[in-house]
Amino acid sequence: MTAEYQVHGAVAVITLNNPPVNGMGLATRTAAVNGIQRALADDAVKAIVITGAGKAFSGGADIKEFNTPQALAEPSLHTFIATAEGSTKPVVAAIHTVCMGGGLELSLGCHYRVTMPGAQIALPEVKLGLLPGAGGTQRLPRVLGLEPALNMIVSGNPVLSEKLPALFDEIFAADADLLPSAVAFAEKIADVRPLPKVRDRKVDYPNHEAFLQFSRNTVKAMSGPFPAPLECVETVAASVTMKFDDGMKFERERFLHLIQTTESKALRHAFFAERIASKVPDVPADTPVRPIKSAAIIGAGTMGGGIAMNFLNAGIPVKLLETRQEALDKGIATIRKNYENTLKKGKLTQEKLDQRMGLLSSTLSYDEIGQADIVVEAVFEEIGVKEAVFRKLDEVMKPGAILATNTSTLDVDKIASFTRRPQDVIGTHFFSPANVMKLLEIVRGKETAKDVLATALALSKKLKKTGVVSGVCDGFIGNRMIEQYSRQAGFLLEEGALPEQIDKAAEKFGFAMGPFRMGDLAGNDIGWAIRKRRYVEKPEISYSRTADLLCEMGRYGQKTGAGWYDYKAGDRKAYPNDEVNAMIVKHSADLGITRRKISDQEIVERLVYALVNEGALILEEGIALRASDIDMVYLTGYGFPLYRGGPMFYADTVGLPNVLAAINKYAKGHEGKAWQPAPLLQKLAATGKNFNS
Ligand code: T1G
Repeated sequence: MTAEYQVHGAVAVITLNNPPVNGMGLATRTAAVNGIQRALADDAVKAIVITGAGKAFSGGADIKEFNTPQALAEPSLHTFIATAEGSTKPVVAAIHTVCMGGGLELSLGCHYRVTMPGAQIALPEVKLGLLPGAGGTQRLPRVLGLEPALNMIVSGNPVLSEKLPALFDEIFAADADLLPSAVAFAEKIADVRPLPKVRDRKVDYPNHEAFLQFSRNTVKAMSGPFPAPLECVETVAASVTMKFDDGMKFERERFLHLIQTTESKALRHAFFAERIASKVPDVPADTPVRPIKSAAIIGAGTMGGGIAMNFLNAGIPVKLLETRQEALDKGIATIRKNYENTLKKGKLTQEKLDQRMGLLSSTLSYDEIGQADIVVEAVFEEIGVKEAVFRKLDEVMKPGAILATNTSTLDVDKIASFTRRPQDVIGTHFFSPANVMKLLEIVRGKETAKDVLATALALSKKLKKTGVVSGVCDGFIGNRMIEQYSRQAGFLLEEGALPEQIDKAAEKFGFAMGPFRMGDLAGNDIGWAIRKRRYVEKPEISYSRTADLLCEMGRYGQKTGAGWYDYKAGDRKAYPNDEVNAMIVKHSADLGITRRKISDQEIVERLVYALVNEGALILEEGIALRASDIDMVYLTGYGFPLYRGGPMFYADTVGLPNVLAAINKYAKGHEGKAWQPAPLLQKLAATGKNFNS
């Protein structure tokens, strides 16, 4: 958690050491500054090298410290950088692997920078809703030039060190040993004076105002609800229009503004939420995982094909099994077509396409899949069909194979009970389209073995998915919550709103798609089938019949060219339909409801708080391990707006007492029995705590 100090001949080496990526927390900054002062006090030392231990030079400021007193406590990052820049002996940054954010800003304050090829260089602060707040917006343009620096800062994307020769005084050979090379470099320049300082350089860009105006317009157009990208442009502009110290003051002021914004807090919440989701309290991080060198997929339909593509993309061979040759042929043709579409968009090479298709084989016989390390079943969503498949898998799969079900609504424990190896059964709930959506709900059965769970989590990373662990319940995390959201959407129709108003209010809040356009996309018949089951299994749960009436009109959605809305071939736009709206109005009359004008605020509160309340129940039942997991499900699987951080984070920003007050208000309205406040929500609201504390 600090920095080490060693002297090699006449060169002092300070090694940042704060695993995992040398985030520059207070302890590290303090030790490093002490190191520089120690080197300055030692006459035998002629030069100083700063480098990083382990797998990074530095991943930047320690994000974990943000919005805590440590973040700005002295020696601050600014003080650390000023100490290096103000040193009377040359300071050399020896960079490798990862040099990002404050780490790159530190190196820009050093007199020299040397590196290995292949290091990831970035100022990614914009991705956290921030801007480089330790001089990056003023120093990088002075080294790279205005345009390349602006591109790096507004995009936040990494660039390989060998692509940035202007940034480095030496790029050593790939087989060189960084530290000795850096020490030798330091000895070579030890007596060179004056010491080169980036702050003394000038940014030279003729007609910079036109370029900056163009940049402002472009960035404003693409940054949506996020304030940081435009702030990046304005602070980089200061590197040309202001003196260095004034530019630094301006950068500081804008940084301190951004770090308090909800958007930045939401992005930082999502950054950590994605990483903590793969941690399971009772499964040690070093749990050995089972090797997954091959996969079998049962079912070559939309889901099976999409799931197969995930494995092929990760270089894992797939054997696709169907019961009929034409289904197999159709499934393989669809996979090829998807890849060819990606090729046409220039996002895939022919060589990669051929390589992936080369990993795909198919069969009609269960006897040919027994050696696969994992089998994922994606057959028809009916328990009898699942039973037949899992009994067969139990017969043919080698011992130790993982038996995964892609079910989205059925009981994973029941499915496991169809086998003699329930410990090897797990739910891997992919979201359609499976080769696109990042979310993967990993459903842990009561008998699922810990190493099977650990393997599924490691596999989700390999498949580039966001794996979130769920317990077994109806709808797991995502669908169980979206059902309450859909219920409220239906009730709002009965009370006076129409699909277009509700969708527009939800999309204005930031949802990628409102509930009715989403139903038309997913297929209204899917919800219809679930409600029919509910009417029998759980008659006490009420639903608006409007969605059933819509299906009885044969309006299943885009797949039938008409649902809540009308659709035209080749046109994604949803056109309101008078017949549907008349059906809704008539239904209110049939229910004896006098329709009323409903505000967008009420629509959004009822949709979002329905998610929050169900999420609180899921949390207290232990179905989800933590509130941020629920946020990850909604950010990666349901189009919840990233700048609001997910339903539970959003509720925290609204304030749980306010959420509870709204729920208690709606509990007195139409279908108010749907609003039973979750005990956890009541408890947190009463004690001034929040979900993500
Ligand atoms: N601070 C604290 N922890 C960090 C961190 C950071 N900067 N970066 C990563 N981690 C943790 C992460 O939470 C995870 O923890 C572990 O390291 C491995 O991360 C003033 C204000 C560096 C490319 O935005 O892009 O400097 O889960 O799984 O895939 O201008 O992490 O193991 O407990 O991502 O090898 C700017 C963000 C900060 C870089 C490594 N820097 N990090 O990727 O591992 S703001 C960033 C990354 C700043 C100044 C401003 C990546 C990585 P755990 P990982 P990885």
